[in-house]
Amino acid sequence: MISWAIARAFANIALVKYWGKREGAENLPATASISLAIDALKTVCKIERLDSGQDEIFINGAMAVGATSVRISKYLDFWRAAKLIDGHFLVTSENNFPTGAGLASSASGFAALAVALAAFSERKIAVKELSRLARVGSGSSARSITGGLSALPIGKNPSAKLMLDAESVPFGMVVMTVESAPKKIPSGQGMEMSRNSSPYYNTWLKQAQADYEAMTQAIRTMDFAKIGEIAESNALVMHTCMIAGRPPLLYWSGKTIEIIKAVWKWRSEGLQVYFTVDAGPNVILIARREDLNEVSRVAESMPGIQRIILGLPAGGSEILMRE
Ligand code: 2P0
Repeated sequence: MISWAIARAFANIALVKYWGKREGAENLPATASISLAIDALKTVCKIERLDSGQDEIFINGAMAVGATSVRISKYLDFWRAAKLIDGHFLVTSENNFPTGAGLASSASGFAALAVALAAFSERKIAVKELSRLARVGSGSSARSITGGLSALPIGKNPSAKLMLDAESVPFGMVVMTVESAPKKIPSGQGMEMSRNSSPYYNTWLKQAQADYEAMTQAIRTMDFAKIGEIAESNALVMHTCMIAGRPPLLYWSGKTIEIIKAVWKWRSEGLQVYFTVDAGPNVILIARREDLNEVSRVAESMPGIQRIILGLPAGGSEILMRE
């Protein structure tokens, strides 16, 4: 029996977004998604067995409180109910990037947690099952288990599949953060708002499926321009869907729009760069590996940006140490 384990996971940024859940629990996505894991967005999670009858959870050095604490405790309860683990744990999770600000912190957070918990299981848990288990914590974290370019299909109990390993992906990302405060409406709640009230929700589901199929094909032929075009327009359709909800959900700030317009200008001037935006105001640029330094340079020339983070494709989640 081990007493502690440390796991590492990378966050992922979706090129075709998961936005919307099917009825029921366990984060069954209403849209199939495709993402790239990013080496610069990392969570390291340590789990230690406790003798007490209660879990203790620390995130980025502070004790988890409120909804975050409840969500993680419930997730540990789910593992206990499935008889994969028993007892209680001290969970210490550290992100090297802003938490809860639309940079997929829940993806790497739950993936690292799932991998660390699996180290305590008597039963060997295969990657496919681990991806399903991570998905129950947070839908997007299923894709951080496999890393690289990964696809999460829809279906009865889907798990992510690796489409292309990190080393073979010829492009990376530049994250432009404009705000680092946690968002007021978490993704799960935002998805429900869209499902319940956006007149474009069904249109979004249909378009997302078409984008998923087109993106799969563009990755197969590695047509970078096509990948970028689909990613941009998929993000815009997702945001249109949420903005049109009643009440509306607008994650963007003024800077978000300024960056989008700048990307279109840079592209018209010959730089092959595309963008995507997750459930937050930050913008993520997509560029070929050989263009990433130039893209970072032009991104840095924009005033009012908080941070520029250059990210290369990263692998899946893994145990770093255990004892
Ligand atoms: C994605 N997002 O595909 C999309 C794009 C945000 C916008 O997955 O409720 O935190 O935990 O399953 O995984 C964010 O949603 O949501 C997300 P839950 P999650 O990356």
